[in-house]
Amino acid sequence: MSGYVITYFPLRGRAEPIRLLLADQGASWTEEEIPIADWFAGKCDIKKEAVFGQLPRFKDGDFVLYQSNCILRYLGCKYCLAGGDNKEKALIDMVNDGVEDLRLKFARAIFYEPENKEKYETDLPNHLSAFERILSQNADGTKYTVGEKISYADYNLLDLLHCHLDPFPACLSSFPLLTAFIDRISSRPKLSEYLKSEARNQRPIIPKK
Ligand code: GTS
Repeated sequence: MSGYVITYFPLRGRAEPIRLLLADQGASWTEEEIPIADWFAGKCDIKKEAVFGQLPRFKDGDFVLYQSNCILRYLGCKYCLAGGDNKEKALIDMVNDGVEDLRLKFARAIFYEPENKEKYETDLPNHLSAFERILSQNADGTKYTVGEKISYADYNLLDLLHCHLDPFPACLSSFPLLTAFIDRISSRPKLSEYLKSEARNQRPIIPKK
């Protein structure tokens, strides 16, 4: 056993890119699920322990980390999925920050301000076109966002695209490279097995209101 533990709510949410990376790398982990109602009722000591009072938390043995993007970067370094040289590392970081920016907009429109969902959908092609362009500039869109090897940012982007397809099933219809990216990455054998798993599919992408 790896000794990895993901502590999070029963959601895909911000833990999902971490799970995608681990699953694809053939690593196993334990899930520690925190019921959302208990958390908000102040019944969870872990809220006081959490560095920023939030989840996900990730444990690698005795080593404890918070902040989902930091966890992704840590695992990226550990599994050599964080770029070969400083420039590649920076480019992967840049893509990952772009994913984070769009993830925040998505969460706001879908969860916090659902009255803005339509406007978000109208603006969405502008945001997605940035990622389509990034793919087109690396091996004509036939590989990853950066370089020759999958990176932690690719798992994060894959999850963000999966999240979008749920409320906006046609959102990638004019983005052939993003569509092919999803198909290519999702069909990697270990990842494809995880994506089909019941554990994964029973978790909603965000909390139900
Ligand atoms: N920047 C943090 C990260 O990336 O890990 C944000 C973490 C965060 O916002 N966590 C939320 C949380 O713990 C849950 S979710 O947004 O990931 O679904 N909320 C509970 C609280 O008390 O703030």
